Amino acid sequence: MKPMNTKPVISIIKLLPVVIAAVALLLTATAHAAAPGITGTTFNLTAQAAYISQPDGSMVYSWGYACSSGGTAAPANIAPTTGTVCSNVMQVPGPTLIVTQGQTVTVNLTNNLPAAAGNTSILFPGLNLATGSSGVAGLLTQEAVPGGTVTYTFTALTPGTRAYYSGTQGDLQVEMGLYGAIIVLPSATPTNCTSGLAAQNRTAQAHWSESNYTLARAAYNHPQACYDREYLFQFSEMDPRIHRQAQEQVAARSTCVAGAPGCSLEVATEPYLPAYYMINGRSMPDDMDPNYAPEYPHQPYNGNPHMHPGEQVLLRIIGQGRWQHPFHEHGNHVRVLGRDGNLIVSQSDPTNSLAGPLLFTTTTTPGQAMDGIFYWTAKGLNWDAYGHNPASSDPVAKLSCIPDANGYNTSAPTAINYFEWCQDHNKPLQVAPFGDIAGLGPVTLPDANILTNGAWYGGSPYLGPDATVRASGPTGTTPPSGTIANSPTSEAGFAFMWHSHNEREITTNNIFPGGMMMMMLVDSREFVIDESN
Ligand SMILES: [Cu+2]
Repeated sequence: MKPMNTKPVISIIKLLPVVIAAVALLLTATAHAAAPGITGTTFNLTAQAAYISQPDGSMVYSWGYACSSGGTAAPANIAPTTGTVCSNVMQVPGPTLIVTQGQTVTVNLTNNLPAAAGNTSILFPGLNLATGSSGVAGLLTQEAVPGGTVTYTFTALTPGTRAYYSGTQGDLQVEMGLYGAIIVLPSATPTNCTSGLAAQNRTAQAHWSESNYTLARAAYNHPQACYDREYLFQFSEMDPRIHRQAQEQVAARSTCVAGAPGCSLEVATEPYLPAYYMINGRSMPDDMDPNYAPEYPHQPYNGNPHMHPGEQVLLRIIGQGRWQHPFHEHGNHVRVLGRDGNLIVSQSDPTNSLAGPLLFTTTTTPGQAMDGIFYWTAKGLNWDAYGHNPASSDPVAKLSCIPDANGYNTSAPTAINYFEWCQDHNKPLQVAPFGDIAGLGPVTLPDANILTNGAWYGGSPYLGPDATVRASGPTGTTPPSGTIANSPTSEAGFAFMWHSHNEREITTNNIFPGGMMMMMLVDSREFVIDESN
């Protein structure tokens, strides 16, 4: 959890599975994320006020966008348990608008903010607006007067993730919550994204009765942009003193007439001292509760990534606040595909190769969006992350591992150790029972009965609910899985903390832990990742 700039990266990555697994398994999250939103060609949004909640118990007066009509749920298998994705409830971030490349998109924005808030508008950076938008001319774009509506029309020419946000008095209106994401899906799918390994990864998901929640097979129409799973993270921060000023001034001007003298807000947005650091409008641990959870009526999107080893996981990342957010995805680097909808292709071979950087922290500047691929395998650990035990009498624990050209066991997508890194196959973490110092593996497990290990030691370093059996055999001694809150019959993946590397941002109102942090879990094959909630 500390920024470890002074140590070589490789040592961090090698240590993390062990260290972080122990830290995070207490958090037995059952809700997963995906990138839910609304799809269509016409979106009717309203800007309006409501209160959003933070884990310290505060309710913060905010402004956000609501989907007032039209718009259907995407992906179709993720929807609120009550109401619809378009039930005129203001939300922060605003509804994720999901469209397809080449579509002409219309956004009607109605200004239902308090009259004293004045005009409002939306900017769509990277998307060229057609001329003839209605509304009144503002500094940056056409605006909606209080009670009025402005219409924006654009054609989504290129795929990728982008931000949208208020173009009126941005220091106040974006801070208050008027921001969201647009996802443009490619109009064509590269053939290798529906064949080969990409097809096998779907076969593996289906074999374990897992639904797929992706919006597309590829982030861009490029053979290097295939993915198996996707998550959207919008990073922002809030200074509650700004929100309180706005709340008090709006209340004091509740009967004023828009545009009349004195009917405006004079909120000081500097000095800027944020207390809340949010992923998709929620702070840790709220961000690990389900999408559309009823306790967050105005913060429907969570941040709770799960994956299986080897899956290509698309991260859609946007900096929506005023500050830079150096977000660190523990477990591997993120290979950037594109930024702000601009695919970063190789100069020498643009049709087959990409040239995006491999990032340790996916640092966003305000307004910047990026698409990147993350994946985790057990490669390089020097022990068998799948818990196979050559001494076992259990045939399941003696699975074979046949390396492909890259060293992974990919020939049988229905195998429980699909995508195992074969070089470490049969290198058990510890052959002898737990607590036995003379264990033969590269790691000696602590005795789970020794309380100095603390209540945080709650997990098996093995993959999955079945891995303890696979590790020790049906008659062997069970490793210390399930000692605390981590039953091997439920989820028991590797957990990695994903968090801001600005340590102040992993607090909530100055209390650690909180803020811009989540746990990513690498689940074993037999654990069904259900992203529908
Ligand atoms: Cu870190």
